Amino acid sequence: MKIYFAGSIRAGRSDAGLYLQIIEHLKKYGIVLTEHVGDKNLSTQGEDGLTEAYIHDRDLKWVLESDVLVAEVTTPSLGVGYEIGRALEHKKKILCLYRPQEGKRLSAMIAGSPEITVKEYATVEEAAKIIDDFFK
Ligand code: 6K6
Repeated sequence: MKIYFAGSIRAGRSDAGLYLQIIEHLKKYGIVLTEHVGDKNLSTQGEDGLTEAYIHDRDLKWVLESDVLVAEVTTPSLGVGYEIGRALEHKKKILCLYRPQEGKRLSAMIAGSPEITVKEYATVEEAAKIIDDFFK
């Protein structure tokens, strides 16, 4: 099973530690192609030597290769939204994890899509349980 984990990079790295914990849990179910998304040393500023086109083409190839896309969507990210849309286009199974925030709401284009499973959670333990149920 190949899993694409999507989480904010340039839209903000405040949840990077949480992404790492989710990725560690996802590894129970297969290969996570995008472990770098949980790397706390990866800032919003960039990886040396990688062009925008290289990142786009590599990540899109991984989206197409994957069986499942799991996205943490609490921090709204253009890149994550794009990846979800491309995965949907290719009929991938998609799970979005969202922590409800005071005064904010998840985009209707994610929350309102019948092909996307959206689950709300508060703790990493809850996220792990949602993942277990999704992969059952
Ligand atoms: C690191 C820091 C800034 O730029 C980088 C290098 N960029 C990326 N490296 C790897 N994956 C990326 C990069 N930029 C976007 N992505 C993909 O888009 C990841 O798979 C994330 O799921 C998503 C994040 O998009 P933004 O719009 O938040 O950056």
